[in-house]
Amino acid sequence: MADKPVVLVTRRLPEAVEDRLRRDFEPLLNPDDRRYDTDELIARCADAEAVLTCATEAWPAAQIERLPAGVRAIATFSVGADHIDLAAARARGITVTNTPDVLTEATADIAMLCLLGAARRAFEGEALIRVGKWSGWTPTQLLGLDLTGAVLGIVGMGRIGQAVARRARSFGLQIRYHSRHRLAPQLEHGAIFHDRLNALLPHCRFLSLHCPGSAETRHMIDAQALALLPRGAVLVNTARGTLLDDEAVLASLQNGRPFAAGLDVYADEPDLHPGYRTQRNCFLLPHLGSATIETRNAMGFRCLDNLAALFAGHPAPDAL
Ligand code: 8YV
Repeated sequence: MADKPVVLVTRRLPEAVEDRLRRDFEPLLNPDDRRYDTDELIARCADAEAVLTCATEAWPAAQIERLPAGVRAIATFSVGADHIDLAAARARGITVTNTPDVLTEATADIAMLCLLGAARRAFEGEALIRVGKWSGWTPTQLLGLDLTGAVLGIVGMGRIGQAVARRARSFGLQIRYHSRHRLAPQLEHGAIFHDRLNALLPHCRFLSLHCPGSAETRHMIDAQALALLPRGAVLVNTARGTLLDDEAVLASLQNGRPFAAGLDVYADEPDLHPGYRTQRNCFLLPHLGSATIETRNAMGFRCLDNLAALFAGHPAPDAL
């Protein structure tokens, strides 16, 4: 038996993280960053005692049940764990950990980028320059929306939602929010709470989603919700693509009901609904929420801290 715990690492990770993996574990790395299919994942787990996975691999119950008995932990390189069946892991005695806190600020930055990109028509502006069609400044060219004085509705006022609210206040936005739980008054900083999503929506010029993907949140923004937003609103999603009913969002964008959308996440990534690609009033990013050097290193180290604790016989700090 190896001295150090054997860890299957499903994707290529930042160099500093792989260096520490080599130092403290017996890693089975994926230098080509190839996406393993379900059979290959199981086969590669033959000698593994833990799996370090990403949101690009799904771990439904059927997959977890096939894991060899030696696998004690799944550490996901993400804060979201909607790709893992936690109940099935629990039933097998497998500890699942995630990476909270460390990606909060980077993801909130991307939410503001999506909000600004959509409000100020960044895609259309950039496209004009790149295709050589910009004939010069005009008083009416690509007019967008002011942030100052407008209302931003935040759905899901957890760590990332609160970090977005902090940033948004400095842009002069007024915050309203809907969340499972109301914040303590000292954490609200004047934000107005709505106990129902439907009560929040009519107030929002901007709406930003920050709740986890789950059966309950699936398609929370559907035709009915979109009809409650004021005409000319901007929809921002940096949480999970499953929150949007894409057909309804696209139909509504085509009718010019929301002014624009700023999206970083999609259902069935990377195969997003093709309708988004041709929609000019969409500012689109390829799931960059946590994609900074510092944050991705911190996410990797957080996974390794959890595995180290577990293999030293301690509880994993981020066990779900
Ligand atoms: C990750 C994310 O980069 O952490 C999450 O839940 O959505 C992203 O920021 C991605 O999931 C990688 O696994």
